[in-house]
Amino acid sequence: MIYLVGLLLVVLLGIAIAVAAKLQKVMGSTQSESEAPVPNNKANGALWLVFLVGGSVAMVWSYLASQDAFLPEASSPHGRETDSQFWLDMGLLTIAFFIVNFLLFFFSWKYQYKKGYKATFYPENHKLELIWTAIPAVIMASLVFLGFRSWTKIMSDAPADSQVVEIMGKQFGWIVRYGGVQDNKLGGYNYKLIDDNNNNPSGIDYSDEASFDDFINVSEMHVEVGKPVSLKIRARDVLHSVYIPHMRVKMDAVPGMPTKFWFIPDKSTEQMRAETGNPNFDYEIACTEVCGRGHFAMRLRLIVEDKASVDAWKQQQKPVLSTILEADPKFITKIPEKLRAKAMNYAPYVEEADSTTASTGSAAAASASMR
Ligand SMILES: [Cu+2]
Repeated sequence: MIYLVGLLLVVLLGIAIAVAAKLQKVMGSTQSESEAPVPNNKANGALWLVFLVGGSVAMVWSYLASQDAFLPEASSPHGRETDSQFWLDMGLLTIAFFIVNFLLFFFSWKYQYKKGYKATFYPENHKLELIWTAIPAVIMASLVFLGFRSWTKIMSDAPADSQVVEIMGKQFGWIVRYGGVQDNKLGGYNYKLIDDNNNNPSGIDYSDEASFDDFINVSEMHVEVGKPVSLKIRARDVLHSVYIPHMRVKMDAVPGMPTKFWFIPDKSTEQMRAETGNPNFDYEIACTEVCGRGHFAMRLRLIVEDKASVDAWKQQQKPVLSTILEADPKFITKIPEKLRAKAMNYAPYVEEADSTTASTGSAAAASASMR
């Protein structure tokens, strides 16, 4: 060990001596050649200017050329607010970018080597330092303050009159759940109840009677224009992320950790079709977290329309409970006894059901009497 350290010491000492010798040589050469002509001095100086002009043109061009890739115009108030802040930030950054780069390239050209010129040693200027520290600090602090104010507003709790919609990401698609048309209230859920084979892909918990009229849709989400939408976000398997570009909505869907996001869609699909001149325009909900092979196909249509149309659509949707009971009438036994009678209202084919238990029979009777 001691030999190894000794060897290392010798090697490092050797390197130190070599560096010192090299330094000596470089210092000697700069002193002796300071008055020697510098090759290509003028051309190098001119190149700085060429880069300044060429770079500025390229920057403006790249900005204009990529406009198609910018986000579309926002269709929600908070979207327009974040956009205006984005462009404020972008504007200030662009000004700073041009000032800094102009000085960098222009000075490099202006203060190129000239015979007889002497550099001035300029160690400190407190006034200048104060200016270039204070101005950016004030601007940055204002931007942070503005951003924080918007952030707290956007991430606040959804208004009480929101339309509540649950959206659950899974490999590979979205399951949208509504609180139904009877109570318009989302029922409970439990991940242990998730069962694709038995028509309960989002794990609706039927020990909660608010679940009975809940319906799901895997291709469309319908919301009312101008009214807050409160998204309850869940994930069934891996990380997904709810992304509605026009609404400026983006929130991760995390397994085991419900997230949320609320927004106001204030332009209907119809209005957007007229504005864009595209009769096939549709708002899109996409997944923006690479979640596996079928990630690219996680697309859902968002339809923003008036209340009457949303209500009419809701009326056409079939409660999940009806689908479950139709496929498996015995499912009724899994519902708490005191709720069975109410649950049977959702089972149109109850007469065909196996009514071996007294309670199922009475529930069937109750259901029949209600129809
Ligand atoms: Cu995905």
